[in-house]
Amino acid sequence: MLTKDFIELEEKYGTHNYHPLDVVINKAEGVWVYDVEGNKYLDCLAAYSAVNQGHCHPRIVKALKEQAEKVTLTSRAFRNDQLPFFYKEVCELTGYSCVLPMNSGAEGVETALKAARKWGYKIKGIDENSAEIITCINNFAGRTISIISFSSVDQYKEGFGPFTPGFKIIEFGNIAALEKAITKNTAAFLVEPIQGEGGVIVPPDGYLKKAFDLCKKNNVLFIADEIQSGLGRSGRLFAFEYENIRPDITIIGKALSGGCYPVSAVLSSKEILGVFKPGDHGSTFGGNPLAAAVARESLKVLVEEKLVENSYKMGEYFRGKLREIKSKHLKEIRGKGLFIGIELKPEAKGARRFCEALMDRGILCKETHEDVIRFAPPLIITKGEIDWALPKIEEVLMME
Ligand code: IF1
Repeated sequence: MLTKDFIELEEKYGTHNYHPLDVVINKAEGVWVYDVEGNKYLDCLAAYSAVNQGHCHPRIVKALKEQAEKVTLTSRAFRNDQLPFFYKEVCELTGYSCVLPMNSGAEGVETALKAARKWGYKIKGIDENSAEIITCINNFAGRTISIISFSSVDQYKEGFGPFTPGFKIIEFGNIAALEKAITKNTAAFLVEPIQGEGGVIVPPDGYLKKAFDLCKKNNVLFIADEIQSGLGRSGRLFAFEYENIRPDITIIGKALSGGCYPVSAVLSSKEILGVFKPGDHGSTFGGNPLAAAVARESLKVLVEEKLVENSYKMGEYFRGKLREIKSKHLKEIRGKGLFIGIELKPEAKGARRFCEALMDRGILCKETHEDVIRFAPPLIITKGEIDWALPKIEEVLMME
């Protein structure tokens, strides 16, 4: 079967809720993926940062296989022997003292929102059913009805109402707007330390620190959505570390499994997550032993292979080299670590055609927000691999 046959089959039976590039992948290793016709590509998306450790990392795949042969799912009606170690190791690595495991990122966010609301009622003393949660324009936190209720992108909401009340949307990076939005009913402020889908938007220096201080002053929980920016992507374990803050709640997902399995988690304290009593919240698959074993190994790989450090170093190098490219299409090159966005001028007529041209030259990446090309390769990428890609990126950016 050729590429077009796979696409035809997929289009025939599948729901058309995506517009993927026409490459059909059937093999992957490290930073490289291969299509059904044997072409090789450098993966500069890393499954939206889920594959930070590289595709099919041998250690993570081994952990997955070994655990799969022992026990995969117990449900939380019973205990399993992997979850306690996952709890301990994730807390020791991240500096949090309590964790709640889920599966997808969106479920992690929903969990954090539920915790924040309940904390608001039980601990802060907000009147029943009046808790408010503040979020930012251009946020992306998943696709559930409650999460899209605070999206500022029309397409994500169109046709899916009625929406969940209790959210306020303010400008990202604007402290005065946050100050104005906080009321006695505010339970939490939910923010991506670097907005991913929004176009790899890094807020002004000092913003997160000021927002954090403002939250503390007003007894408002600061919730960091580090599902995309976390676990090394930004060149730190967490992007919030650049501003020396410690969010009350941090949500992780994606790379928590190295892309081998859906695993997410909410990190916080006993005081906050302690609002959940048996029966309040849960999930059939959340905290299953397969997920826990895979996540444990994924975190070990991140630390032992020094991927956070490599992300910082290679990110600096990659962005520095991209800045040397003299293309009339370039508006801005931004990011932290290997979380890189290239914003094109409106006259460039969209980022997608550049992504397609990159694909033809063996580099896979994805446009975001019309005009931004995102480069977010696995964090194991080497200088040599970046040097291989640079002339191709330059050639594409020099197109008419
Ligand atoms: C899709 C984007 C990336 C996220 C943050 C929570 C979630 C995500 C900061 C939810 C998910 C995804 C989902 C994926 C595309 C992708 C994406 F372009 F849409 F924004 F990565 F940049 N918080 N991001 O980025 O996690 O439930 O998906 O596990 O196609 O929707 P999830």
